Amino acid sequence: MSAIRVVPTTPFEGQKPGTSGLRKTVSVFRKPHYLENFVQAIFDAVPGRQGATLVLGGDGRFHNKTAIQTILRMAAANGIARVLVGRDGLLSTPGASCVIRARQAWGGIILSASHNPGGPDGDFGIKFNPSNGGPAPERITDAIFERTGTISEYCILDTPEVDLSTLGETLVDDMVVEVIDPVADYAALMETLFDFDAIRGLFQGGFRMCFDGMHAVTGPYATEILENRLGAPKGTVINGVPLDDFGEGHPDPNLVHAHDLVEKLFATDGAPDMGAASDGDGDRNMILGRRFYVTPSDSLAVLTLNAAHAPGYARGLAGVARSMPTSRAPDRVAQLLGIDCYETPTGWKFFGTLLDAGKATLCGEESFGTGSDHVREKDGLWAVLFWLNLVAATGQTVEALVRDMWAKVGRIYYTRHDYEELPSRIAETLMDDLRASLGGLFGTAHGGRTVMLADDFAYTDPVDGSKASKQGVRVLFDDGARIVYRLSGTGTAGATLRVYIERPEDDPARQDMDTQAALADLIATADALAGIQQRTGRDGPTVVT
Ligand code: VG1
Ligand code: CO
Repeated sequence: MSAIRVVPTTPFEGQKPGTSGLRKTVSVFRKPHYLENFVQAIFDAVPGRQGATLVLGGDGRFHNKTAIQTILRMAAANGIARVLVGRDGLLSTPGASCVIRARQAWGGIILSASHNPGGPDGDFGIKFNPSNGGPAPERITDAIFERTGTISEYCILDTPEVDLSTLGETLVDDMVVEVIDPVADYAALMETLFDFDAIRGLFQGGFRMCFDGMHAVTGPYATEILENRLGAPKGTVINGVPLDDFGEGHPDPNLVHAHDLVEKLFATDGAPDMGAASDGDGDRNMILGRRFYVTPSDSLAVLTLNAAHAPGYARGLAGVARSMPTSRAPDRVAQLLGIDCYETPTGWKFFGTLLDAGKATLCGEESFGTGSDHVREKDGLWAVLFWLNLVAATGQTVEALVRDMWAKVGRIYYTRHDYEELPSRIAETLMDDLRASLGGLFGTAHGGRTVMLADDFAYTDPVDGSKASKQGVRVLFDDGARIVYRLSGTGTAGATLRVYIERPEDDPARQDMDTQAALADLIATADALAGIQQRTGRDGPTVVT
């Protein structure tokens, strides 16, 4: 037995988990004791760790391996009995959620800053998922944060590094470290949900797809499932090898950052039938048809509408849930199907209770997140397989599936405008002033529309009654149009203002416009109501999705 070393420490300010875990620059995480303090706070704040099983892994970004070795030494010193760690320290976020559930672990620690850039000058992050496999609810993240404010010591061992490259068990003192295949449990789960034979047939028939791993964690998962198990031709997965700086890219699957993929899918000649991409930690997805972009909100609506084609969902859906800023397309489909639709604040942690209680089967966010009750995280590759299953079962193209949904419930034009790295004071004042103006907005007219509701979204969880307030300012108009404003909770530099803009278009003759053109007048209203350009000095958003 090695002696446990009790290291004196003092609290760091601001170790408050945001929308999805604690995210800071790598330089902050490399400060002595910074990671250790937060990990000890998890062990202290969440009951039940003694003799328990912990799942551990990350998206492979710079600092992942170092952090994992530290956490292994701390876990052993804190009485954890067994750690399941992905080979080479890799586990996607949905992969970790799957293993926590399949192996009935106490919880999991996932090292990721998701879609944020990596490398020595990039971002790092850490999140804790309790035994249901989902992101810790605010009750737990609040307890962890509180503990970081009073921490005075942490426990660690001085043991050698554990070899994470070979599957099997080793010991750190008397704690078992089991290096697991990061893909195995996950791939087995996917085979129970989707019709792999039908998808195999699709590829045999010449269907061509391109999956962009963006040099992040999903590469090995996609290669194993799409190429090895489903028989997609080699080369279907591009950028499939995880790199610690994501090839200097920005592992965010959208039209701006997934440029390799977009170039292929929008080529005039020889474009594949379907394209898809995933983010740093594998929980996001973007779906493209040939020269056709599927908005994440529409994707959730299409999956909901056609779920019965996938064996895992053939029994029907209990309900569907979407984050507040996500478009109301899923609501319309839910109404058509006669199932419930829930509206939650931004962040997957708010879906957990609905999934656990069996109230929602599918969930989604406008930010390229889709998932179901198969795990408790959004799941990028799951969404891709779901789409492949629908294409195989219906014989329709990606575009046709979306157009069929529009034909049934109408189209909702949707865009999100991000203003990144604003000075925090300017962004906060903008939001404060906007909130202060809400009372006077009702009934006022803007660009030919009248405001029917203007509020700051507050949420009471229908299952456990927990409350969340100040979740985003929303302005609804009489024609069903909507503008939502909120500040990001995942950035590490300054503040990011997100503006979500949508309007329904029920006239089939007008459903083929360019999105930005279709929303031009609302975009102008969004700017006028909040004074964005005038306050920020920016003449437009940094990223449009
Ligand atoms: C963003 C998205 C949110 C998502 C979160 C985590 O949060 O808007 O929908 O759940 O990222 O996704 P924010 O607070 O920056 O808007 V992931 O894939 O980065 O863990
Ligand atoms: Co992510």
